[in-house]
Amino acid sequence: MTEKKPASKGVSRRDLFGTTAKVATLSAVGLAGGAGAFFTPAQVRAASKNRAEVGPGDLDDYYGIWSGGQSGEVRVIGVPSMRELMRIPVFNRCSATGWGQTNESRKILMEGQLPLEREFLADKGGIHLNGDTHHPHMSFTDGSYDGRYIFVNDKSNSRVARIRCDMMKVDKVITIPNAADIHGLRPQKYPRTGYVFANSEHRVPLPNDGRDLNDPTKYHSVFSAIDGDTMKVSWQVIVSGNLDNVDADYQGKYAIASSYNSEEGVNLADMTSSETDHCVIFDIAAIEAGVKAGDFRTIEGDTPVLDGRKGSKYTRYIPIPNSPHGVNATPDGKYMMINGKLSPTVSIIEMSRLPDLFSDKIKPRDAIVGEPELGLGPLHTAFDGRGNAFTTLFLDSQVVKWNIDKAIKSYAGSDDNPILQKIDVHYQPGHNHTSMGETKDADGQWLVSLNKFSKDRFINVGPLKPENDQLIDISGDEMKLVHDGPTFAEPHDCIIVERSILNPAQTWNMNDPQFADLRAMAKADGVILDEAEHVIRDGNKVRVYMHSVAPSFSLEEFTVKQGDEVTIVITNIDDLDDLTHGFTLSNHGICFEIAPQASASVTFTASMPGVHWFYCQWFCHALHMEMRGRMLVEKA
Ligand code: CUK
Ligand code: CUA
Repeated sequence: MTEKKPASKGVSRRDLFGTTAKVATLSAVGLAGGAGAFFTPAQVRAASKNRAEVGPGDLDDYYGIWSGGQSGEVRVIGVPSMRELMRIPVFNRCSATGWGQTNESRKILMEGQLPLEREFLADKGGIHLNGDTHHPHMSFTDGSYDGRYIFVNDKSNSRVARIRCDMMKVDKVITIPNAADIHGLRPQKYPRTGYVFANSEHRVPLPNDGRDLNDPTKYHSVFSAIDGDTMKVSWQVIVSGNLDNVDADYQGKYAIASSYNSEEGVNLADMTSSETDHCVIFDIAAIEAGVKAGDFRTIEGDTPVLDGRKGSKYTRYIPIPNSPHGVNATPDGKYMMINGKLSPTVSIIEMSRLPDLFSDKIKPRDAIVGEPELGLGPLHTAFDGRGNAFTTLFLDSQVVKWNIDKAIKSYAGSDDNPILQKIDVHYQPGHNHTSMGETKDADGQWLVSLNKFSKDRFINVGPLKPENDQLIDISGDEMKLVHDGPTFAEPHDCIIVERSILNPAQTWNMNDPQFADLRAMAKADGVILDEAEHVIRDGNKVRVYMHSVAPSFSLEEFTVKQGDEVTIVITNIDDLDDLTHGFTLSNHGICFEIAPQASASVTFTASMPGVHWFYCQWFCHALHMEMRGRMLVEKA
């Protein structure tokens, strides 16, 4: 048993070496001649000519949470610097962290699978290795971000994942039953999350078991409400048409989804033949009452599925010009914007009219109080909290700033022109997002335009080009483009969160529920995890426990027999911030991260006799290269 070496506790390198941020602030104050005055870095930037400039060692004002598109991950971007700060593996296999390989991550990725999916994956390694993330959103309390969780969808394999914000790691992944591709996703804003609403985009037979293959009249799209606390699907509603995007209101009463293909066609010509589609309004209380009253059936598993097709008391359908896409609630809670996509308009729904719509006192189109014509290809709208909206125009490659009140007045007949400014973006924007813009605390500082094409904006990197996420300063009357940010395949959406809301830990806590299985296994083996230096043989199963402390593993060698099933368990007992170790086992495809005070494990079959080195792949110490050991595999 080696002695547990105490590492220095709770002192950060910033504290030890002084912060360049402080130095930068002081020198800027000096330049401004403000002797004795104190300015925050944000104030210093505000006074400089480029508000987006964040000096070396200076900290950003916002966390940007970016989807990673078909890379399957979520990224953390500093705003306004647009520096990539971290990648959080979600629906992908991560070579650096071992996500998708460690026993702990595999458990998270597998426990929410559906029976048929599990069967399908049985001979394919047990998990999907790809994902297509579109919509990352934080949990809400009382209409604003609460820093608990980030939820994100996987369109490609119909999944929803939850990232816990204390560790910035995924803790739950579920596959949605009765669904074909989860696309739109938004958390309930009020009173709290609560539900996470998720749209199944494509229409499939229900049940999709081979009986109704080529009869599109039996294809359906379902709307799901996931309980964000338990990550179980609470209920689902079958709708007419396809579902696309969704947003929740600020009152806790309704969710609204855009729906294209009201024609219910299966090819492009059929899907776009009609001049109008619709959005679907879901009455949450009515649906909950329907579940209570037993007005549902079950199809795949035991999730209650209600019928919300046209004519249902659970839903209302508002006709919207052809193929609406983005759905965005205004920060004051009064309106919901439905973005036209194939129509040059954004339709403004007044939320206070919805009770009358459900009681049939007004006609569906009477809930619309504005429909400004903004330009070609409006996809998504963001807000500054000062009554203005910013809509991406995909075909025009522009962002248009417009005034909501003026749009409503002009719809009522005034000659107000709601359009305030158009700015070119490069090129073809999809989502855009403002700082805190999807909360009641929209602060009108920054707008990010997530552009699908970069073309000539960067030096040529070959036929596959990056996308281009552009930062626009919206703090003044005019939008100003201040930064181009190349990104890899393909962030669809992002949120921009004021930095004090997210408070991730510096190190793990060894008693974290994530390590409960390992603790139980160790206990059964008579091993204490953070003192571990044990090789336990149990038939042909071998469990190797060790700890890491810079610059060594507590075991320099261990011996197993060819054919043994080996489980390696490593606990990083260093507790200095940023002192991550790694474990790479040569020629076995094994590599994972062990952050300070974390444990991680991996299981494999030792099929190759011989000497196999393992080493730490995370640079941790001057003797990092020496942080290694040998696995000796005896011939069977
Ligand atoms: S969707 Cu991609 S541009 Cu998936 Cu949010 Cu609109
Ligand atoms: Cu431990 Cu490198």
